[in-house]
Amino acid sequence: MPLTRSLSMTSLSGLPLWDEEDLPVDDLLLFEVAWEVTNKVGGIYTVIQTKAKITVDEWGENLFMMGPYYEHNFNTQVEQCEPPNPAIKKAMGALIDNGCLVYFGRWLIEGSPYVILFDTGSAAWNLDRWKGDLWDTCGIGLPAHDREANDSLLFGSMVAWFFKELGDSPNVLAHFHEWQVGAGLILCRSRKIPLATIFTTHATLLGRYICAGNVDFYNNLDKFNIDQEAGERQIYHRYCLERAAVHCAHVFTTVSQITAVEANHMLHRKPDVVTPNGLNIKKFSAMHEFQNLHSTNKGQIQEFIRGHFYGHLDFNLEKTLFFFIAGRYEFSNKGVDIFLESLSRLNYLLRVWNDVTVVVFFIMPAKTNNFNVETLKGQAVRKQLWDTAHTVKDKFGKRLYEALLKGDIPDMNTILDRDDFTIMKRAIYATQRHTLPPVTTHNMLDDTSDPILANVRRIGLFNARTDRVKVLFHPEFLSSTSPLLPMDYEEFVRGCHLGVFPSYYEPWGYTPGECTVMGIPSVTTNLSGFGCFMEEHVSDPTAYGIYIVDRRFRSADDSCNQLTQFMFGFCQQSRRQRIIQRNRTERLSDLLDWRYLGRTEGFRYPRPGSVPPSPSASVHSTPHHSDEEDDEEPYDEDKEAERDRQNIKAPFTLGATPEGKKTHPGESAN
Ligand code: U2F
Ligand code: UDP
Ligand code: G6P
Repeated sequence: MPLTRSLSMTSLSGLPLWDEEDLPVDDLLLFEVAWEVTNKVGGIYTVIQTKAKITVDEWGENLFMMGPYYEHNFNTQVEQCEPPNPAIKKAMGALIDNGCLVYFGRWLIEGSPYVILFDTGSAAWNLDRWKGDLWDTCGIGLPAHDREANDSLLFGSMVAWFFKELGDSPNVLAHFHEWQVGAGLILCRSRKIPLATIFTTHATLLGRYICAGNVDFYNNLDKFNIDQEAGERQIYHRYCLERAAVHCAHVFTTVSQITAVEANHMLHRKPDVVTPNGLNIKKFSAMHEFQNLHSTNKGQIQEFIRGHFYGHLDFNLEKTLFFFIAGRYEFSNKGVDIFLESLSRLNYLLRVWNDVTVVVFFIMPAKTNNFNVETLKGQAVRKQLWDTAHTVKDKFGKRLYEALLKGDIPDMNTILDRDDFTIMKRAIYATQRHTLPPVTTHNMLDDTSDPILANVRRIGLFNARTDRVKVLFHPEFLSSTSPLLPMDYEEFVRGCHLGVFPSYYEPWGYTPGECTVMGIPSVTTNLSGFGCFMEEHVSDPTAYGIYIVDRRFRSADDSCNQLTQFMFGFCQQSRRQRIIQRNRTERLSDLLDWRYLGRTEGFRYPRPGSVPPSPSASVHSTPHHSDEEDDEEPYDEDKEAERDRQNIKAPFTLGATPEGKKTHPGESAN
């Protein structure tokens, strides 16, 4: 088994200082414990699922993932089987003999890892006793009304029980993610069960709550009375679970440097290692393939727009750009507030300066009562126009064909008869509407106080004919089975031009990274783990289509101006410039591949070959700049890609640095 594990054991505090050669790898079992194993809630699912393949490649039969059992998830995602490892079978048996249900199988994702799933419902009769145990162990009391916290205790108690039954024969490494599985770690440690533990936090509870309240969080990190803040938000018990797990773990990690600083203040422990989030990159073999996909998927979005804006399609779809924001609906944490404000400024600029139209999608789940009638009608009207056009086209073709057979060129003024004109006129009449194209696609349960809608009303972006920025709020995640916009999220992203994620609170933020690997430029911030990671590893992120808004050292108003300028600059690019920029964006994919993430320390992507190294490059570093410069070599896409490929080999092949100097993973190239 290879020894290139993601964490270097020798460098971490609190663990036995093994030399790598002495690591007892052959009988070492790795357990990855998370609430989102086979259970999609949010970003942690993406972490576990995308990492599975490479982890299975390294650990083989010695890797097990642990999560909660939900019947539907199990039936649809897991192939049940017998545990091949006798120790695991015995430990599961001990729980099952005591009436607690535990399931084993292979999770049907790439890599097919083994999963052990615990049915918390089957153990619920122990809840009061286990609450007492937790209290006796560490003085944390869980209130009856917090279902999530109670479930986390049931799960944690089962996990700790399982590890106790596993005995001390195999060497065990258990990696726990996030506070929901923290109780398991706390109980294992307090019961002195022999296993090495890692705890990763993907966000701190307090950070998330405090930021949601519009507080200047990062400039006051050392000033919060954290116990009081947790108490006021009625999450003190959850916070205690999180903090206890952090302090009980042998190794504590976070997903980004910015969350490391936050954790130090909110949880009073400095993380031992930062483990950035990666993706499982399935690269398309040739450059043009992802560009073609962009084109095809954009076509689908354009069809939807034709329906949604029926009767108001007085903008040119060839000059229309699609922007979007997607993810958890946390209005200020995700930066929707400054996004809307910047859109209102962009609307003004485009009206004055440009003939481009921007359609902006907000894909954030909120409570709804299904699609609204006006939106569905839009697609029905479009379909009717399409059918009409095809009926008339067929008739026209048939008559033309018959005329040609007779050797005639038909009279174009009479080839269509009165009936044809009637059905066409009726179809056109049906496109009349007395309302503006709706801002939201669904009936919102909370229409008046919904933050996006309230702000759209305030800034007046109602999809009027004069608006150059059109707004579409789709308060549900996308699905290829939707009757409205039948596309899955990946297809949708590929079809858009720019992802905009101006988050204030974002420990990592998968959405801009997903854009990058699909070759779609995006906006991120220097308060998101992803944005900081890119700042660290890419010399001129803007040139690669990664726009980083400064939300840390500027006022909200200045950040809005910067975001507006980024978007306006993007709108001024020609199609050719956008194509070049997408190629560059896609070239960054390797940086986000789980396979190479551990080796990127100290590595920086050089500026793209054809962007000049002047200070102005970071401002005007879109391909536009290099295209027009007289003293520049003309842009040659293949040449640039090849040049960058040569430079970029370094961390991914353990070979040369961009300057040609030999380096090892973790050793700085600069
Ligand atoms: C962190 O993200 P999380 O996934 O831990 O954030 P949570 O608040 O725990 O989960 C919210 C998720 O719930 C989902 C949606 C969100 O991602 O997918 N959801 C939903 O399905 N339906 C709804 O109505 C509302 C939400 C962290 F914040 C990120 O920055 C990191 O990228 C991530 C991974 O490390 O961890
Ligand atoms: N996402 C999705 N369907 C959608 C919109 C978003 O599956 O229609 C996913 C997206 O691919 C990403 C996740 O939701 O993996 C959001 O993760 P992120 O880390 O950006 O933020 P989180 O919501 O976890 O804080
Ligand atoms: C891809 C396709 C091209 C198409 C272009 C549109 O690059 O391969 O054929 O012209 O997308 O780009 P745009 O940025 O205008 O959507």
